[in-house]
Amino acid sequence: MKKYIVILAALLIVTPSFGQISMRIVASAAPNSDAPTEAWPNYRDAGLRHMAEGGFIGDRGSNPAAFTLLSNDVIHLDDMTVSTTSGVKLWRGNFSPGEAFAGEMGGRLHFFLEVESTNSFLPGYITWQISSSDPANIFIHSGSYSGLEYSLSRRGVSYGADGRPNTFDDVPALTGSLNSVGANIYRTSGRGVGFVANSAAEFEEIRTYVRTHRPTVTITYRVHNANGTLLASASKTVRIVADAGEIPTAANLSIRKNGRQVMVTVGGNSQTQYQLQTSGNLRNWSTLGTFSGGSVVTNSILTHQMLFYRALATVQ
Ligand SMILES: [Ca+2]
Repeated sequence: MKKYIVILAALLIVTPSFGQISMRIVASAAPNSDAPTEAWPNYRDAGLRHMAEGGFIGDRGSNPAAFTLLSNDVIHLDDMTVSTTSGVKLWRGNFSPGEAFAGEMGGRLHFFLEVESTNSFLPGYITWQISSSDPANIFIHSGSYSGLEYSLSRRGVSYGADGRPNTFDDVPALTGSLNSVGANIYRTSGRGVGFVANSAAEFEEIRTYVRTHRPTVTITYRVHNANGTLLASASKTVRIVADAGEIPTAANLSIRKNGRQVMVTVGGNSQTQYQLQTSGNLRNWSTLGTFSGGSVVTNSILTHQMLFYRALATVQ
């Protein structure tokens, strides 16, 4: 008999009220942007397309630029350790990676951010704060986007004259100061954190540290107006593990809507089958189908409707 375990329920509010700001943080394992390869720009572009349109899930085992979702906000140490010495190759804990990774220098945990506001806002007044639960709080740092400009990593969209998203008059904000050029949507590859190891011995020290302290990393992004008033905030916590067996096979769900289409991306690994279900009240669930991890499922909805999604993984 097949048994199922409930993986996750995700909330979608389809009807925004006037003046509402929504924030979304997506955690992902990124290639090291300091490596002399095209992995980072390709990964960043795939990640930002995922934030805008859903989908674009890849396999880090074969492609260093693959954009993947973490399984239940858990990341393996191998996926967030970088080398910093030129010529020291590193990919997922391996200092002699295969040909496809020959120029890579490890990876970081990245926190992609999307802010959407019915009123135009200035992304330069977004701040970020990172801390970790280990005794040394090794990832602690904070800062803001003030003084920066729109770029390939920091993209804006204005709703245009009709004041509505996803219509012909939308205007991308591609250049100019984040402190003076407003947008209704701001998407960025966000902040990244990682351990540093330039040798197998250093890597083993980090592995021991992670096994001992089992740290979590938390990021908080805050949106302010130009006067410093807090308008909205969002946080995301990711657990770091040193052993693959500690990573659940469960899937994160990532949701993106475009008009009446909802794109649900099922994270997790491609060897696991997930039953995707939806509900308007958390009591009665209907099944949309069975999908492998990494799938992108499109679901049509009514315009004014609150929906929950969940994925059930088959227990072997
Ligand atoms: Ca528009």
